[in-house]
Amino acid sequence: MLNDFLKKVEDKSLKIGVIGLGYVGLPLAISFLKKGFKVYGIDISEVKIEMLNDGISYVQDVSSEDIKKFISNGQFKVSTSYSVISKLDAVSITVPTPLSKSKNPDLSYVSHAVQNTLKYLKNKPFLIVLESTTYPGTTREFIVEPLQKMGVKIGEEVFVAFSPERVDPGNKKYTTENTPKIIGGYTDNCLKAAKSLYTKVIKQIVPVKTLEEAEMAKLLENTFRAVNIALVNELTLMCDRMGINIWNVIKAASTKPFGFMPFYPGPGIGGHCIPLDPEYLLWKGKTVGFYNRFIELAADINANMPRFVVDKAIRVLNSFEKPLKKSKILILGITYKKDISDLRESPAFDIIKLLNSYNAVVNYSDPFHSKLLFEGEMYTSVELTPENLSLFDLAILITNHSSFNYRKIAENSKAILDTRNAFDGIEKENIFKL
Ligand code: SAJ
Repeated sequence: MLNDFLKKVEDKSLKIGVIGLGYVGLPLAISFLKKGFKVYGIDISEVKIEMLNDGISYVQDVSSEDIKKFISNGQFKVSTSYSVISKLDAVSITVPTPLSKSKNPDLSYVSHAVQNTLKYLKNKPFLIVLESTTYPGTTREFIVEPLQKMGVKIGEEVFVAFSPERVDPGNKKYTTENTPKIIGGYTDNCLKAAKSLYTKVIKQIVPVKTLEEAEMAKLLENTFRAVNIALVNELTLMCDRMGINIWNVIKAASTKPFGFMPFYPGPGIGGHCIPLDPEYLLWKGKTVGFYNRFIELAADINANMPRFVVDKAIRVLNSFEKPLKKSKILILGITYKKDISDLRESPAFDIIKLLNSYNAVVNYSDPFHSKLLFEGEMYTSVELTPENLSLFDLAILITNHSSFNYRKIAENSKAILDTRNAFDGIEKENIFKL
């Protein structure tokens, strides 16, 4: 059966499904399409399916031209129904793995996708690859064990692998094709099957010995970031206390050509990965009686950065003998990181909420969002004209979008609190940094 599968990959007759057409699934689908495969996209969102059928991309790193081309030539078919899986030979599952309200792993999207895959699974051989970031043991628990209960011979007729996504939204240098891809198979044949397919679209495949090694490697990658960001955030609080410029300290430390990697303080961490993925590891650790103190500490430090920003804003206004209450504050950038439109988990919202609790008068400006509905209030992005800038008592730079005119903002603002060192090189008294 493995040879039948490999043959279908080679002659590109393999019909591939991608479940979850978001910032991971859509670029992956396009990669397969560009190599000549027929791809069937499945997503529960009617809106997404409608936009794709209209040739519109809603993912920044995927062009509408590509969507239009592959939809109109019939190579890319999208639907909200899972029934198409009965015609397929492989599925990649790229659905979200968020946290529940109580900060526990929410694998409901994975479970829904897997259950429907198993329900409609018909052709053999068949490959199932889970890409969603999750704790070690998920693939075994959610895919391998149910297949075994169905009496399926894994490694012969059905192949199961875990291959973590490594998409860095907005990264122009590293794309799906040129970012090395880790793959762990349940058996050697499972690894061979997954590797044969992914090699067609990704330059470098990194095979590992088990499903769990692949799951854990991804969590190490993101926990590494969360902990190191927390480290510099904590040092920022310390340098603030000691009157030391943390940005110059990091710049100096970065001259070390080996054994150092710079991370930068910020207003907090956002996105769908770094704030969430380490919590998956923390949760899994507890199930085996292991307590990841680093993860808990990092989460605490990072989550408290918005409060530190507001505290710093109060001190800046105080130096102008202005209370925060009724002061006009302009939030510059509301997305979770620069040059992308994604708002998920953005610390900007924690900061706006805190400022509102002090009865400050808050507005924002962000080139990616002309309007913002937040806590029942509709905000409109402020145009950064000299007149408008001069109306505010303090501008807080939260997201260092490249399109901001920093010199113009510096010249026309009464005071600026820069949480990203975005005004680096512009020496003005009215600019304060974390
Ligand atoms: N941040 C800091 N200081 C830093 C770096 C980041 O405060 O030194 C903040 C960012 O502003 C952002 C958050 O942390 O709010 C996360 O930033 P990120 O650069 O990790 O970007 P993500 O979450 O969009 O994408 C990350 C990937 N990014 C990089 O490796 C650079 C990577 O970790 C994963 O491929 C991806 O998450 C994922 O999908 O897991």
